[in-house]
Amino acid sequence: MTARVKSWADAPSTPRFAPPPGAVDAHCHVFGPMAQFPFSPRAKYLPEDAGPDALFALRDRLGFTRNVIVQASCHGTDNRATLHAIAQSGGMARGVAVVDPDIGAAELAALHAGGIRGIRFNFLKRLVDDAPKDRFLDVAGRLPAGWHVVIYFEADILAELRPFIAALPVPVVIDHMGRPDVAQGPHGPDMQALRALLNSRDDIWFKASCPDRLDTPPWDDFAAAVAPLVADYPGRCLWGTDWPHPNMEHAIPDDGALVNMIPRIAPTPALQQALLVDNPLRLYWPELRA
Ligand code: 0GY
Repeated sequence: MTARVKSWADAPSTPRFAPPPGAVDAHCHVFGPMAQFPFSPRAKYLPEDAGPDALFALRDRLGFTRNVIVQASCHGTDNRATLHAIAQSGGMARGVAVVDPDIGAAELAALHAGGIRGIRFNFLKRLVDDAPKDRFLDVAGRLPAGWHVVIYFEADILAELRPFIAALPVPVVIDHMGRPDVAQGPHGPDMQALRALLNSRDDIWFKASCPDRLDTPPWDDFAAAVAPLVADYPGRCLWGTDWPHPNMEHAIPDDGALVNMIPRIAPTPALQQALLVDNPLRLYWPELRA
């Protein structure tokens, strides 16, 4: 059996940047606990347990109020660990599920009752065996009212995905901006392609997340490439820690340093309020918004 890996820091620094009241960490995961919620037999990595207690302790340490828990690929389409974490949150977490596209209305309704507000389509070959676009489109047309689709892809397949994304009948959230090469700069081809996609529909959102995956410290290229994007699309950006940082065991980021990046990509209080509070509430807690 492969050894279980740990991809997060036990004692992240306390950030200098204080998020506004009600801030949402809109991209994080839970792993297990494995004894209660086994990993998928098709999982591409086998992590140590990173359950809700640790997630909510991190939330408090970083100065956040709410979490959006995204079902991680290691749990396949068994969403029990995510639902369990949401149930432990006292209403302060909601989630994004990964489902078999054949899922029926009753099971979708049960996910809604458990706090799920969207489903994720993962196109990374190192994480999933297949990504059937036709079946994804089918289930996207049968989602409960108010749900959206989260898609995770790398920049090299964006052009190929454009017709699929155009056909999605619900709002779309792009994980980690579709992993652009931030070293190309704010006007490089990857950012141009992302902007063209954002300009093609007004209900495509992006997560201005993961400097640790897209750059090396001190993350200057990330800041230079992403700040203009947040400034130009202030109503469509989200932010998340990505804790417990799946597959980052060789370059574990300091969560406090990730939070300190926020003012470098969203320098004004108005942008910070949009990125961390208003935008995620619109997608995940619309009932809290006027
Ligand atoms: C992320 C990124 C990764 C992993 C997953 O579901 C997952 O396993 O999303 C990755 O390895 O790039 O957003 O968590």
